[in-house]
Formats: sequence, structure tokens, C-alpha cells
Amino acid sequence: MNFRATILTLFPDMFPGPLGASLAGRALASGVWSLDAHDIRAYTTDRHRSVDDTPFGGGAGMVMRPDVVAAALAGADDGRPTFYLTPRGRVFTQADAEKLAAGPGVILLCGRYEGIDQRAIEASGAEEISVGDYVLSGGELPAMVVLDTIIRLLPGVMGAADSAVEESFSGGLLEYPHYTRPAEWNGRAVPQVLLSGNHAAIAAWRRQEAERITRERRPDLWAAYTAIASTAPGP
Ligand code: 9WO
Repeated sequence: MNFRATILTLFPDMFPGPLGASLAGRALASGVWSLDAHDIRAYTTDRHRSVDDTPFGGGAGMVMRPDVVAAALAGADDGRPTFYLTPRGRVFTQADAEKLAAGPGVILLCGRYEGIDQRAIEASGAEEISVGDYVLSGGELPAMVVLDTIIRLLPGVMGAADSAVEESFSGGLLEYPHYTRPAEWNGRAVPQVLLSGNHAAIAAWRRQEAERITRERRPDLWAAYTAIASTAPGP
């Protein structure tokens, strides 16, 4: 049961892009996941193959036509969760990645220009999601971001079995700091506890650092973490 990613885009040649390299690329080559980038322009029916038109109400730029986008969505729809990448969407989280990695795949709709006619999005039942508060020139890079978060969680993708779950956000904390050789570099020493061989002390130090960094940098994550931790069953 491999994970299927279908991308609807005006720029199918952008894929797999960075997802063809490294961890995700090896998983793609080995069949852990598959990628299908469909050209939305292939669903046009007019002589000029037009995908966009001027906005009703006036204003700058162009809007993607609902009929063309709906045809592209219909061509891909097989019940997989469908998302439209837009800065207007709910912010995509690690929890979303974990849920989707347990499913059959995703269909990702990428807009260009000023966006897509809202009726096509509503009619499709696609959920609007964002990967952050900034405007790009299209949804393709966000689609790659979403896919990368999911792919690394698929069974057999990570080298070390549990390195995925130890990192930032799993457990609701940011990462603790990492160190490797040399033990002293440019006058900077590695924290002594990491050289002690005392695994319990190391785990406690890492936890404490992860908590401190989360509290200092991301009060929002820290509030969520303390709310969960206070309702969790005790030791
Ligand atoms: C254009 C624009 C111009 C003036 C004021 C606000 C504006 N918003 C946009 C806009 O959202 N353009 C989008 C470009 C149309 C859909 C695809 N584009 C896009 C997606 N840019 N950024 C994203 C995106 C998606 C997910 N997470 C972060 C950004």
C-alpha cells in the first residue's frame, strides 16, 4: 500500500524537484510513494487553452477559471483528502502530517496568478491549507513542503527507525541542541553531560533544554505543551 501524491498544477515540470533528492527521492525511486503531477492546462477545452480570466469586480491580475480547475479535480478525485495551498488556509501542522502519512495519499491543488475562482474550491470540498504567513507566486513550493513532511514519516523512509519522532514538534517541544566532534571547537566546549556516558542524565538534560528553548522562543507551543502535559497520566 504505497502513498500516492497527485499534484494539480500549471507547472508539472517543477515536480519532483527537491523531492527527487535525498531521503524523499530514494523513497520515490523505491516505490514507498508515487507522484503524479497533472497539468491543469490539459483540462482546457477552448482553442487557446486558456486557464485564467479577468476578475469579476475588476482589479489587477487574473483568476483561474472554475470549469478548468473543476475538470482537473474531477480527473484526480478518488476519495483521497484534497487540499488547496493558499495563505488563507488553516496552518498545516505536524499533527496533519502524521494523520495523512497513515492514509492512502493526498491530492494537492496549486494555484497561480491571484488565485482560483472560489466556486471551484467550494464545490470540490478541498480544504484550504497554508504553510506560513507569506505570499509566494504559486502553491507548488508549499505542496512540496507538505509532501516532505509526510514522506519522511512513511514506514521505511527514515534511516534510524525512531529519529523522526524525536525531533522538533513531536511531543510538542522544539529540538534540543545537537553536538558532534570535536569536543572543543574554536574555544567552545560541548556540554559536559553529553560526554558523561550517563544516559539518564543526558535524557534529562535534553528534555530540560527542549523545554527551555520552547518556553523562550515559542510561548504559543509552550502553552499548548503545558496544557497537554498537565492532563497526561502521571508516571
Ligand atoms: C496575491 C495577492 C496580492 C495582493 C494581496 C494579497 C494577495 N494574495 C495573493 C495570493 O494569495 N496569491 C496566491 C499565489 C494565489 C494562490 C497561489 N499563490 C500562493 C500560494 N502564494 N502563496 C501561497 C501559499 C500557500 C500555502 N502556504 C503559504 C503560501
